[in-house]
Amino acid sequence: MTIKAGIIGTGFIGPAHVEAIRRLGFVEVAAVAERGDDLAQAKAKQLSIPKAYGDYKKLLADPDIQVVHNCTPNHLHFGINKEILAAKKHIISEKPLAMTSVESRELVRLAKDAGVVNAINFNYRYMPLVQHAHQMCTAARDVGRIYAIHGSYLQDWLLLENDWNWRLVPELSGASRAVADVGSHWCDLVQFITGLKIVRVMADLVTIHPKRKRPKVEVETYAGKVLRPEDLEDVAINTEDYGSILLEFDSGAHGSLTVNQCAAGRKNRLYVEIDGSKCALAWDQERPNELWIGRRDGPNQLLLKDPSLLHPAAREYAHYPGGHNEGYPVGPKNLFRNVYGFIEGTRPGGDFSTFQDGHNEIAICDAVLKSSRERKWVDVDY
Ligand code: NAI
Ligand code: SOE
Repeated sequence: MTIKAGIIGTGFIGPAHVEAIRRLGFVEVAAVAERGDDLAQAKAKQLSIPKAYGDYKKLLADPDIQVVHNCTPNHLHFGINKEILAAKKHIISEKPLAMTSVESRELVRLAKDAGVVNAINFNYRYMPLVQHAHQMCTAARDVGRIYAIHGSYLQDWLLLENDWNWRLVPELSGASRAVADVGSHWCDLVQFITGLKIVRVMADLVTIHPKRKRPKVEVETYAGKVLRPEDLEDVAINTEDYGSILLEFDSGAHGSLTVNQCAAGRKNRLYVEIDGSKCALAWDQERPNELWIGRRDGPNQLLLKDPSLLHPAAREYAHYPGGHNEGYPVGPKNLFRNVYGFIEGTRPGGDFSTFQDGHNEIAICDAVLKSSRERKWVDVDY
């Protein structure tokens, strides 16, 4: 029987969830909830979704809906996630899981008690060459002992003083911005690829624009470029645009991460490099169909995504032959396949990011904030 899903929030990422679910073929997007009836109906029409709810509580009360995707802004994650669990629906939450580690710890506990399937959209894990890199670092032991893990997550959509989004408001986004918003993906990704855990951090966080210009009207994510000066007002900013973070992993490996949301020309450049005793690996989210393999004792290689060349366990994450490129949308599709397959009983589970992973990222963010404030190394308190 077709599983029925409901989506709460249809700004940037909500429609990406809808598209990824539809590509599965065995799940129906049956309902959408937005802020108010008019917006809900307009979005339902635009996305061809049969039921529209102007209040998410009505979607949660709909007995047809078995799985709920929470695609709202950060400040609503904790409260809505809690209500989804109380309604005993399976849940796929957007990141961050909540605004604080106290909240995320509670959600991990509530999800366990509710006995429902819980997942979080750390989508970059599910790209074909990331899965291959994971196999190379773990089961296949191709990389050897990992010495160092380094890289960056760079964007330019907040480069200018008059770029605006709710992510700039701590009450809506959280005490950390660049690190929580995108650094969290990087930390999750390197831990997934290597199987190692970040245990200590030393951070230097910087607000490049301590004052920004906020539009007097609301602006959807990535849409803030056409406003006139009289539509803007000055606002003080106290979350980081930039961060340099030193990392220590549980194996003793070392690492470093740079995050910057004011890096001209870098759109969504999540870049990871892993230096092992046998070889090195490098992967760039903006060139997702290429994995660089660095060697001391032979020529370096550039592995192009091709299912026939991938580790057998990574093969099912690629859906097209070599040369037929796959990008950002394949991540959520593969994650949702793993989650919904588990829900319908056709997959074993254990192959998707859960609330525990969501909590772990918030614990790392807490340590990063504390380290930058106190100018010292801080242990991550999971
Ligand atoms: P957005 O601002 O574009 O969209 C948020 C949507 O939620 C809007 O349509 C808004 O009307 C709706 N909304 C707000 N309050 C609501 C309520 N009470 N009930 C129902 N709907 C409500 O934001 P965007 O960029 O889509 O981000 C949403 C979340 O997704 C964020 O937490 C963000 O961190 C995460 N995200 C994750 C990505 C990933 O790659 N995993 C990519 C982009 C966003
Ligand atoms: C904005 O920085 C954003 O949309 C993040 O919220 C996402 O999590 C990231 O994947 C892309 O950039």
